[in-house]
Amino acid sequence: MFDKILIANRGEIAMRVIRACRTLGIKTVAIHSDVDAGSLHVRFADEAICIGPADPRRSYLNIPQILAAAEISGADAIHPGYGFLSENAEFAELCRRCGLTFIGPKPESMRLWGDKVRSREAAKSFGLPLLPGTSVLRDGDDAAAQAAEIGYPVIMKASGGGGGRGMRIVRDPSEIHNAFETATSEAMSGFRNPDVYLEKFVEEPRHIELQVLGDPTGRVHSLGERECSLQRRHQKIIEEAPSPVMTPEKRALLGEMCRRALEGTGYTSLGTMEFLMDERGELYFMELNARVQVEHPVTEMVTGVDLVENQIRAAAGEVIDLPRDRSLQMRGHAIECRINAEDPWTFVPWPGLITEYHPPGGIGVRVDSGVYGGWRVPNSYDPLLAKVITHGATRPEAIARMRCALDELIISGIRTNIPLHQALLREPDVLAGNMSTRTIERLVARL
Ligand code: MV4
Repeated sequence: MFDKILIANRGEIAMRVIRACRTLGIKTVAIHSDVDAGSLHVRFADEAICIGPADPRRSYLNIPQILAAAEISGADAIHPGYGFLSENAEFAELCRRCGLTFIGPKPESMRLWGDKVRSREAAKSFGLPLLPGTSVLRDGDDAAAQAAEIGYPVIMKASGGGGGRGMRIVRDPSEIHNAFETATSEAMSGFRNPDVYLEKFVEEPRHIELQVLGDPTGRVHSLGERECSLQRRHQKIIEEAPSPVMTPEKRALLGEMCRRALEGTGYTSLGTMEFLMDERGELYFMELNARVQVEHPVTEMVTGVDLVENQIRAAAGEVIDLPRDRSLQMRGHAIECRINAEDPWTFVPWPGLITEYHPPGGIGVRVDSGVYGGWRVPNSYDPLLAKVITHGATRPEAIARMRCALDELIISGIRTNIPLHQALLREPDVLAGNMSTRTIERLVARL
């Protein structure tokens, strides 16, 4: 097991990794930018090193500085959290060359799953369900011919994109040549990879994802799904586990398929297989997120498995010994509300001084937070302040506990999206489990 881990991240996820390290008896090193000197993760890590100014390119994305900090502190592994360098295969490769363990998949796995055309082909070869779609498009005429074959509307995606970045919907043949040119040049500047491909567009999908965990022996566990349909512009707002529309049979089938694909490609870490569900309830593979995700706590609450601890154990070479059918043993229901520093109705970011902070408590309530009263929220980063997670025997019980928890949560001095959460948890569609990726835009338009 590692002796000391450097955490190449900030905020609530840095705190989450520190907790896992403490549980395992591992020392921690925080890195931080100038404006994060007073941040919670700096205070709770055993050591902290300032690596640069607020601009993330010069601090949390500054690879030479981070590797130097690992060297100086004598860390033997780096945990990247989510975002920042977490899916950067070159960074993982450089860690390896510096004698540091990158806590994540092997660089080859990161390259495979980071390339959406290659991952589509890999998924297909292991029998995962895909939407009608193409390989890399050669030119505008190729795009036109293949789109006609698939049938409009189609969606054009950058192979180097993901998480909703580098996508455009094409509804009419007259737009396809222009879409190809624009998408190709945007993909080149955004991802240094001009490749784009097409998929049949699903109008109002549900977003369902499956938590997986591989270990160094090549065994992969599936830990059940999360429902992540409540989002706005690709930012998830509320997630839950299990999905209200999943059945034990479908879950077992999906888990088995994902396990085969990931064992077949040698995936040895924590990851999330992302699917879309169409109106008919059919699931289609989208992409693999090769990192810990923001919403991992809902899976932890229903499975009782500490995902970050196991991610670290797997990276340290330990065999992960969970019951093989863990995904079928989900206990009760969990829901997570992401608390952001932003106006609840316009979504304008709202940095500033938190004058008062009071977290909720009680049975079945968990708070993963990166803030405290008296802390100033900087404007350089993601607006996520904290996550409130509640667990109950049933979905209504988890929701009732969430409503109470949100009423207790006090964050003063800045605007937060707590009122949006309170409104969502009164929505008949949400209470009935009838959510889609467009529920929030409709609610906000109505209010
Ligand atoms: C799609 C889709 C519809 N059809 N693909 C978004 C995240 C990324 N992993 C995949 N995403 C989508 N892919 C096909 N073929 C819809 C989404 C999508 C979405 C698209 C537009 C606006 C909001 C969205 C929210 C969630 C998912």
